[in-house]
Amino acid sequence: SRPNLALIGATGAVGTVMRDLVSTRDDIWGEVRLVASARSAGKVLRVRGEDVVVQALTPEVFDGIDIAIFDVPEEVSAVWVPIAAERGAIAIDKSGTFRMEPDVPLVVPEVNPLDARDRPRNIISTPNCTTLSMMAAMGALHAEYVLKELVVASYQAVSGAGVAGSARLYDEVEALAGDRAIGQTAGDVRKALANRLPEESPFPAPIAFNVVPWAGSYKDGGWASEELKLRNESRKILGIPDLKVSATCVRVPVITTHSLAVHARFEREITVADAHRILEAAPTVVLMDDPANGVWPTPIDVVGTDPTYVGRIRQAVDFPNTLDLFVCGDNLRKGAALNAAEIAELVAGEL
Ligand code: 2RA
Repeated sequence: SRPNLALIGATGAVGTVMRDLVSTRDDIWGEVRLVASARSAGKVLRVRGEDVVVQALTPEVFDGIDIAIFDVPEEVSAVWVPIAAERGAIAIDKSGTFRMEPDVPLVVPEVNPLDARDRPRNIISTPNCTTLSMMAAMGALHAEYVLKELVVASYQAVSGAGVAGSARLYDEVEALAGDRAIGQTAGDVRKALANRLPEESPFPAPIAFNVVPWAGSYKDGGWASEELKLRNESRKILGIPDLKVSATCVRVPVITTHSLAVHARFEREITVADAHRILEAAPTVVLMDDPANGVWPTPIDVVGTDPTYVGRIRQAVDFPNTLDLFVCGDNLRKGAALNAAEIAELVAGEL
């Protein structure tokens, strides 16, 4: 019989994309159960063309469920993912709670699908959206040229902070629209927003007309949590425990789709033609690299689609083993819901 799927966090930004994916991809599921916080229970949402009533998160909600995909805050995952797993569901968790635990695989289906088989706790983690935005491309290049070092700068979209993140950018843009005096004196945007939009922002600085060199929570040494995730998760997914990684994560006024500028050093010399050959052959990567004709990926052309887009590939002038490149990936799709759906489909194939 067909496996039953539960989506936990069905009403959030990722949950919304998750429902869309389940409704549009090959339908392999029996029941699709929608679960959310008590506040959202009772809402009626569409999945696979049908109305489904959202259920509150309780232990019993996992009864009869084969696979449960969680997209909820870390503290909710910490409590409820083990409950789902104990009740017999394979839990696929999008939060950071279990990603680095040695007995929980961290899976990107086109890079390390076999890791999904070894899941002693019945839990599989899916990476942070920033890591995921580059993983399909970096995994393909690593398979042939052996990655040694990554230096990354991110340009992260506001929907990475959920529905509230997107709402904030729309609100700020609306509050500033038409004011042609704004953005010309230090602090004038802050002042205008304090007057016109007094509600608290999910971001630590204005995001309209700005870039904010901070994403995530504060960590020792002045790192932002997103920067350390990029390092630790890349090592685990690629299976390179000593991969050298350094990152700066920046929030930009884009609604959805994270971009990354990547400086990647390999074990041996790699040319632009080598990279083109590999990335053209990678099924989930789209190469958009014809700079003489203005062809490279941008977030607004990528949003709402599944692949990882790569362009601006250059062999670093002073480092022949190193490529500089620009990657874009929809942070709610491959960065979140799509990767989880692909893991679920992978695992469902074994059931
Ligand atoms: C962000 N990566 O973009 C985060 C979401 N987990 O904010």
